[in-house]
Amino acid sequence: MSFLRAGTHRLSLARPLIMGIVNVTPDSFSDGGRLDDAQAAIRYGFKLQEAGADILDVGGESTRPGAAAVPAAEEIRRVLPVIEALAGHGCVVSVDTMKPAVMRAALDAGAAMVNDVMALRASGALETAAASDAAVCLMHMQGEPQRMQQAPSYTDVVEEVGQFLQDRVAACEAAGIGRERMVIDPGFGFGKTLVHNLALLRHLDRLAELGLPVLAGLSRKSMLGALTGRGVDEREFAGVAAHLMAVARGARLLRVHNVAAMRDALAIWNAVEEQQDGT
Ligand code: HH2
Repeated sequence: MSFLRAGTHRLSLARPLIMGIVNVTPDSFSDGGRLDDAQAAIRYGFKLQEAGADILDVGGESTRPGAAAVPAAEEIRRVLPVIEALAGHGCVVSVDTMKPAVMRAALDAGAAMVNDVMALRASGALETAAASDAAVCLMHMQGEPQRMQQAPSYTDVVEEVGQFLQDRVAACEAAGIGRERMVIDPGFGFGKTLVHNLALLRHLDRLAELGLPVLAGLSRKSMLGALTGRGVDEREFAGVAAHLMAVARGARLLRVHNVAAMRDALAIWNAVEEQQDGT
């Protein structure tokens, strides 16, 4: 697992990778609709790339707890011009969607990765990803976005999330998706209480032992608010700390809003990790 294959791209995993979030939604909790405009989203994507993003994750439907579902045609209308422009300029673009129709349109427009919070469980999703050469991010979620935070419950959250991800990896392999195209993700905040999220972060190394690159998405999440008392726009420092803890436990991809802050933190991380002890 020294690289991730995503379409024509081959991304080295020697250092942790930064996935920058480009929301094209009027209701995303973190952008509040500021990017509900293709041109603004495209400019924002280039800005994130300049700031050090290795992958740009373009999403047209918020998955925040209780968010309303968006029809596929509307989701496609939002993300397609953004994906076309960013991929057309050589950016590694991921599409954040659960819907096979959106995946197909995004892949045709140049997306090199499918980031699916349902881990390709929607009817037709697995086949769509398998028919492409894109990378896939398989995320764990208990329940579905509308009701997932109502009563999350596990006997052993780390064990159950690990088992789920192993099952989805096996399903992907059976469908013809090679392991060099796969990323796994515990899905922080997706059908999980604070205690569940903390257990998953503390034991992230057990998921890394599955032998696939692990993505951590902690940016601005409510667990950071619960621990710091901070509002959604004030969680940058907590997010950087949490992501570095994830890296220390084996995470190889970090899905973040503030790319520049994460890049600086990783500059320190990489320098210390790669230092040759000498005189
Ligand atoms: N979290 C969100 C969306 N997509 N994908 C992966 N792989 N992992 C995550 O943790 C993850 C994700 C949260 O989505 P949303 O509530 O829409 O907010 P934002 O996209 O601003 O993070």
